[in-house]
Amino acid sequence: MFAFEGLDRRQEEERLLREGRLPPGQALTVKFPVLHYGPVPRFDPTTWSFSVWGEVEEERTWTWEEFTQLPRSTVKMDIHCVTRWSKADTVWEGVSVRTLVEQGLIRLKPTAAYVMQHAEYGYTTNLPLEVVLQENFLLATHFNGEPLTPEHGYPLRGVIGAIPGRTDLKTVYLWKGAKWLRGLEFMAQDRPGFWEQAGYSNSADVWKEERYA
Ligand SMILES: Nc1nc2c(c(=O)[nH]1)N[C@H]1C(S)=C(S)[C@@H](COP(=O)(O)O)O[C@H]1N2
Ligand SMILES: [Mo]
Repeated sequence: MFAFEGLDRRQEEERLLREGRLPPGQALTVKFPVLHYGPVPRFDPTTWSFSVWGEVEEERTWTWEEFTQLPRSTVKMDIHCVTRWSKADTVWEGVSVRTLVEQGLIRLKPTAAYVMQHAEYGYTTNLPLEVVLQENFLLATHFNGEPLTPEHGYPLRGVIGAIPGRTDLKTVYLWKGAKWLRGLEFMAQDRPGFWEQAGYSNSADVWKEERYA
């Protein structure tokens, strides 16, 4: 059984390579590794909230109940971890920041240029606003049709990956998606998040293999 899984993995990896979907220095995994710093928080739907603040016309906070009523999107992506595993054809469902902006649910100030994701226990990660507004960045509640598991970020995480064929979209390593996400801070100036302060690349482009600063 194990040997057959290994064969499938290698064949799939070769296919992705041929299709130009495996960034330099990455290997395919068919598992879903769990990577984070610190403990897994517990979720209480009665006290959970999601906030947007900073360079916005109006700061807002949604309860879990309200968040589940927001417009939803689904996106299929290849995800790439800086520790060198990649996972293909992962399906994420949740809320697109672009949609929230287009529908006026988030009203940005013209000065908004960067976004800090804020998660439980103080984890942060920063991205340019233009990347957060891309179709390959999602505030995800579901993975492959099921609610996120606690260790993968339940109830909400940022996620970013590569949409095959969409070479117009910037793709960054997976640490730029915060699990247990609680808010977005829109910023005029860039600021480094948790791993970015620890020496990881600020731009983190997977195709340019920008792992460390
Ligand atoms: N809140 C939080 N989010 C986080 C992290 C973390 O330590 N805390 N680690 C990041 C890193 S380094 C990676 S590779 C991905 C891993 O996501 P996964 O555990 O679902 O594979 O989560 C990212 N999001
Ligand atoms: Mo990571």
